[in-house]
Amino acid sequence: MSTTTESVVSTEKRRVLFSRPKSLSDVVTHYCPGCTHGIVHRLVAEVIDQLDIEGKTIGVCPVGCSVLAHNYFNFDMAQAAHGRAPAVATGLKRSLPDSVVFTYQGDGDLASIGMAETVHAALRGEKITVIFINNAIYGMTGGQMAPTSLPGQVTQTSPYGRDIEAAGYPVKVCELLSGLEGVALAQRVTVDTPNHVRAARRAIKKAFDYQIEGLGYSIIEVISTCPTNWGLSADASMKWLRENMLPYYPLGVFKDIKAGAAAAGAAAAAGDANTAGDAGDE
Ligand SMILES: Cc1ncc(C[n+]2csc(CCOP(=O)(O)OP(=O)(O)O)c2C)c(N)n1
Ligand code: SF4
Ligand SMILES: [Mg+2]
Repeated sequence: MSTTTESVVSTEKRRVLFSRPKSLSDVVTHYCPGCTHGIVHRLVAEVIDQLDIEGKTIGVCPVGCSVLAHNYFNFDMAQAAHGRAPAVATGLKRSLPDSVVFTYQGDGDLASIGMAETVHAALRGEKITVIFINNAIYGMTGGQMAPTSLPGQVTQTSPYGRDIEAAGYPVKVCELLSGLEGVALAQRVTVDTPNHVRAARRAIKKAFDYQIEGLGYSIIEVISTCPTNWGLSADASMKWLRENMLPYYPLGVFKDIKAGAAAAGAAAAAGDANTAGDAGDE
C-alpha cells in the first residue's frame, strides 16, 4: 500500500523531458537510417507546437523523399508538383493571410526545377517560410546529380565526379537569395550534433516568427545527409557532411532583415553612410 502511494507521488513529481511533439504523427516514417529528413520534421513540429499554431499552419510537400511528409505532420498539408511548392504556398498565403504557410523542399525540387519559382517568390517577398533540405543529391529518384552536388562528387549521373567544366558550379542558395530584397531571413544550419540541432531549431522558429510578423520570405537551408545515395553508413555520412559539405556550404546567417536594420541604424548613427548601406544589404 505504502509503495503504491510512493510511486504515485514520484510519478506526479516527474518532469517530462522528452516527448513526441503533438504536431508530429505517431507513425513510423519511410526515411532511411541516418537520413536527416526525420530530424528536421521533428524540429518543424516542435516549433509549430511552441508557437501554438498547428490550427492555422499549412505545409506544402515537395516531390522528393519528403513527398509523404503529409503523413508525418499533424496539421494541414498540401501537395505541390515537383518544384512548384512556392507557387502553391503563395496561393495559400494570399487567400488565407492569417494562416502560417511553409514549404518543405529538397535541393532537386527547390534549386533545379523549382529555381525560378523560388527566386520569384523571394523577389515578391511572399510571406512564407521555406525549409530547404540540401543533401547534395536527388534522393528519391536514386542518386542523380543535383544543382548542389559538390565539385568532384560521384553520383549516378556523374560517375567520374561532378565536372565543373561540364556541369557548372554548385548553387549556394542562401548566398544567392540574400541579394534579393524580398528576403527577410536566409540562414544555413545543419543537424549533425546536438548543438547544431538546437541552433537549427532556433533558426526555424525565427523563420516562422518573421512570417507571423509579416516581414517577408524566410528560408532555412539545412545541410542534410542521404546515406543511401551517398553509399555510406549513417555515421560515415555525418562525417562526410562535416568534411565535405560544411566547408563548401558554410553555416551562418546570410540575411536577417532585423539584424541588417539594426546594424544600418547603428552605422548611420555613427555617421558612416557607406557602412550603413553595406549593413543593410548584408
Ligand atoms: C516534373 C517532374 N520532373 C521530375 C520528376 C522526378 N523527380 C522526383 S523526385 C526528384 C528529385 C528529388 O530530389 P530532391 O528534391 O533533392 O529531394 P530528396 O529526395 O533528395 O529529398 C525528381 C527529379 C518529377 N516527379 N516531376
Ligand atoms: S534516399 Fe536519401 S534522402 Fe531519401 S530517405 Fe533515403 S537517405 Fe533520406
Ligand atoms: Mg536532395
